[in-house]
Amino acid sequence: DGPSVAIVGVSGAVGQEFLRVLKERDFPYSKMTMLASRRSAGKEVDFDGETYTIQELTENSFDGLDIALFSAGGSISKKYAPLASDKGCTVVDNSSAFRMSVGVPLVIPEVNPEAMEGMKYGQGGIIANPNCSTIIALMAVTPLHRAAGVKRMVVSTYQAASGAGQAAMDELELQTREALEGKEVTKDIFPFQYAFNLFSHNSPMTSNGYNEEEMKMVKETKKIWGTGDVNITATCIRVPIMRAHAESINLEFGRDISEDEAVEILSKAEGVSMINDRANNRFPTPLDASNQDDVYVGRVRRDISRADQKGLDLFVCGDQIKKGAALNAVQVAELLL
Ligand code: 11C
Repeated sequence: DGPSVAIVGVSGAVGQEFLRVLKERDFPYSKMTMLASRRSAGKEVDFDGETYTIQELTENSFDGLDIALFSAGGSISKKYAPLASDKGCTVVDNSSAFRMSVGVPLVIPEVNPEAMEGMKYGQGGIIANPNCSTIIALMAVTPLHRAAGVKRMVVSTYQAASGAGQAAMDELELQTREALEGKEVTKDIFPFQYAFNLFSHNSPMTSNGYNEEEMKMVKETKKIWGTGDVNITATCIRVPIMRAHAESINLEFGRDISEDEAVEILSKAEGVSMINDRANNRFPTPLDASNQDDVYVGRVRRDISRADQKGLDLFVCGDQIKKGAALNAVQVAELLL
């Protein structure tokens, strides 16, 4: 019993994670349809004790479907999500295609579920999943924002291979082996050596010197919080980590907020776990966050560059494929039930 569900892009890293998360959360469904490009059509995938044959995504794929979880890239979403919605299938889209479109809710369930109020499965409509680095930052920052009003946010990211897809994860593994064996590394995905290196995020550069990933953090945060009254700057970096992003975040608030108050707020925040052990110099690492639902927060400290008590620094780690993508989308789908 439940909605008929389709996974669009089931052969990708996020597509595969959709299946794991749906099973983990015991998502109710009456029928499951696996969709992907022609290249993957005909292959088999296992889910919930059944073997499914992947079908090629076409304009007719959405007849009779209630929910489609899309993660097949922006151009596929642009073409097929409106078609699905017109047929009454409600779309949760993990791409950037519709995030900034007026009328499309951009939702982190712990942060702004009200943005999709009234939407139900089987009634069409598109809901956008924010970018992974935005989700991971806002899981930690929003509880503090609600308490003391963030005025300015300065973010530096350390982003995992998974954000660039399964092929980038495979390249990191291959290059690491090659580098350790003293071989020349294979560079199919990125123009740089990735193993034992890091580089500015691979998204396209924009005219103001920020790359698109950085501008997503700026624009999406304002949409999710429903305010233009916050100043944000970001530097996004790709690091040789497999699947969890880390972010260093400096915050300026509208009022004084102490370390103790921030720790208390974060300790109670839904979807947030603290690793904030100064005595043992133990703070979140990407491996702590990998394969976990929660976003991990530590290094909570007063910004000593300020004379007042209005600044804090945090360090945050979150699984890019889970909370940064598949888990957030499935939580959105749960709100449609
Ligand atoms: C990354 N955030 O980690 C990117 C990947 O807009 O959904 C996802 C890009 C997006 O590289």
